[in-house]
Amino acid sequence: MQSRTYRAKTMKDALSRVRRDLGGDAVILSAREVRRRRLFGLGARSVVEVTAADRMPEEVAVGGSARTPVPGTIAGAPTSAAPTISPALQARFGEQLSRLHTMVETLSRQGRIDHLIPDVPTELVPAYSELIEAEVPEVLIHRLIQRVAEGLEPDQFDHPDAIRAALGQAVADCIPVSPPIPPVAGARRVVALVGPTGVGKTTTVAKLAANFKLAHGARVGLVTVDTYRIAAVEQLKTYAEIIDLPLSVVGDPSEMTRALDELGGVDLVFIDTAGRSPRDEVKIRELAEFLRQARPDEIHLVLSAVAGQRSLKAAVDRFAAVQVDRLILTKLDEADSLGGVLGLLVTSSRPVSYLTTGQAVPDDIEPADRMRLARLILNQEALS
Ligand SMILES: Nc1nc2c(ncn2[C@@H]2O[C@H](COP(=O)(O)OP(=O)(O)O)[C@@H](O)[C@H]2O)c(=O)[nH]1
Ligand SMILES: [Mg+2]
Repeated sequence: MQSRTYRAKTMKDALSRVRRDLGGDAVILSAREVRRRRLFGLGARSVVEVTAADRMPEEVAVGGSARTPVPGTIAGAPTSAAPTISPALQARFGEQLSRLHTMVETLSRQGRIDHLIPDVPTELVPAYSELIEAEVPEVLIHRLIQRVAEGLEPDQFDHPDAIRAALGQAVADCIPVSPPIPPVAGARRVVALVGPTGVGKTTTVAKLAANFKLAHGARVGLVTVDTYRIAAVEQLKTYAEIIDLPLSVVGDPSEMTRALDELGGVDLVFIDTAGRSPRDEVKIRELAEFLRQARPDEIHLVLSAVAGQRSLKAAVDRFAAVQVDRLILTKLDEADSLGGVLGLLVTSSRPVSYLTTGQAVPDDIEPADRMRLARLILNQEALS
């Protein structure tokens, strides 16, 4: 029997070297994770150490008659006789098997172990898993882990709470947020909400309007340029009646100035816009014309957190023609993971103003807070 020990970055690498050198019948005698300190204080790094033999050790294979070849078999290998294994060896193999099992389970839970082992200190593997589970884009995961590793003091690597906090902070640092809308009594502020169909623009306008009126005592007016779907105008009319707010309906850009004037002395005007397909560029140009006339102080692009990063990015690109200042993220309550949202926030460089967390008007809305959003992304915190 020939046995050798291999060290490799991954279990897969180790096993393929075993197979290459010792053939397909190779037997694993032991496997363990070995931690090595890394340079530059980046915590420890793991390698996998596997000891393997080209075949089953004879003392195991043939029990008590280890050194006596069994007649009629090539090179003494047993064919039909049931092997008897000493209790001590059984225990040793049992223990190794269970260690291997645990290791493989951990590795497969991490999913992308091939990328994981070379770069990630062992202590940061749970943080890495959190990011994978949140479906954060891979490039960003590596940046975040590196930032966490660089930011931790050497003695903090042994404190999971410190690592979690550092990860939360690293994610929060990537999230641009804006302060809430500042209504000033007597100085009319115009805020427009744009975005793809069905993301929650009208509902969010109702939530914002009700909150500014009821909680802040602001004088609020509403404008809708939603001439496209009659039902959508009715939806905002219903909210306007319930909250008791003036509403102007605008069917053409040339009517915008008049509609704003009709609202009289209000502090805050919310403009709700038609839910048109973000792919329809002509309609977006028309929307841009409505907004040019309205000259809003702030344009918020409303995006559903349920959407994946690609469609979020597509929406941002399509609405670029209307000079979006801020993002409102809706339906956080319906999103399974928020990693795509994080990916978008990092690349779009537009700050988030509000988060909405359910259908209830006016309750399910909150000003964006980067630490809270980071903890929601990492599943470190529940919505309510
Ligand atoms: N679960 C959930 N549903 C929401 C949220 N915001 C809006 N909605 C729902 O999404 C649907 C479309 O909303 P609407 O305001 O009409 O979207 P619009 O087409 O962009 O104006 C409605 O059923 C809303 O109740 C939210 O934060 N969470
Ligand atoms: Mg609408």
